[in-house]
Amino acid sequence: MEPIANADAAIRIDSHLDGTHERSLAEDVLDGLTRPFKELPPKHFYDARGAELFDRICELPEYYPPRAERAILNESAAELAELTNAAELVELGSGTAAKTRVLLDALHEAGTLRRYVPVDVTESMVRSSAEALTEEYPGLQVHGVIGDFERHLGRVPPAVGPRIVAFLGGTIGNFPPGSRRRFLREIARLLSPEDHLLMGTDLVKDPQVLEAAYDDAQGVTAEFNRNVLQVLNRELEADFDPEDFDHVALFDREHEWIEMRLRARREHTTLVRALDLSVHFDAGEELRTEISAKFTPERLEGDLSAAGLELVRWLTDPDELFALTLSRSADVAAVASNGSG
Ligand code: SAH
Ligand code: AVI
Repeated sequence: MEPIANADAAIRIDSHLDGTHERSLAEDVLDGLTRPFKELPPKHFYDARGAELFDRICELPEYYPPRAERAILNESAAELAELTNAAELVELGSGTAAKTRVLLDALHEAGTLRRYVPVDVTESMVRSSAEALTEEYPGLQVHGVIGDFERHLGRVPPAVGPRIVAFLGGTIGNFPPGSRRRFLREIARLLSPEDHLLMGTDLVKDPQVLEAAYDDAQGVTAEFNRNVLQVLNRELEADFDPEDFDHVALFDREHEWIEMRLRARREHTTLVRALDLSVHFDAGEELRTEISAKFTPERLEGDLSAAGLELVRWLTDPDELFALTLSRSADVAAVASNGSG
């Protein structure tokens, strides 16, 4: 492919958020803050400040997942490129696409790479990664999708060739188990017989290691957690004082997931003006802001198979902290094995 001289010509960005994202925040808050056990979905963490705090989390000594996932990618990107022959990388929850470059390098090297499709709810991330990557990879087309991957998967453009759908960082763990399978089934719909899903999952391990990863000594994760209250203050004219809440991170041994919560330091009532909603907190009452599920090979295979997917490769780092899995539609696997045997 001829290198494209004008980087702008290589970038297309579609935004699907206009107004609907604010609506979805309002509805999530109406649902979540009127429940007997208060809860907010984690996607609202990621305004510009939340995205910046998440980047700082990724540099923390306690937060091992990005380093472990990068180590796996460094070790296996060439094999993944060979197995997939991918012309296109679609990345869900792409963020700064920091680790994605390892994969793009391998596909570029293999000579198959044509297009990168980042999908993220944070507009600034999609725009800045599109600009950076078209400069770093001459000839690369970037078609960014600013949207909610739970609602806008249908807006991912048709494939330009064999495709990898990447879902890195362990973000699949932020879905509760039933929604996780439903979402994987939606992703499976993006896969034609020649396509693959490449997914990062954090693994079950010593609870102390897990809890430290979500309650770091510098307090960055606490700030990230409390930032969701600033999002509500700004977007919905709420009057939360983030200092009224303690950051809580604990490993639920039964479900094998981390829960992040905000615990009210004192009894108080907050007004969410845009919704005309007053929300009462008892002293010590907790608001759940995130679950982050940890996986075993069995849990992952169960989820993949429930979504009509079949494992092609299970890759892990030397300390078995994190796993990267390549899978494909189980229908393809069935056809291939019938055909060969
Ligand atoms: N993949 C990156 C970033 C992980 S952080 C990494 O591995 O480091 C999670 C990312 O998913 C953030 O960039 C956040 O903006 C995005 N995200 C979270 N919920 C989303 C949703 N519902 N739709 C689209 N993007 C979402
Ligand atoms: C994006 N997601 C996979 C992170 C996680 O580990 O669940 C978000 C995060 N929450 C606290 N620290 C990082």
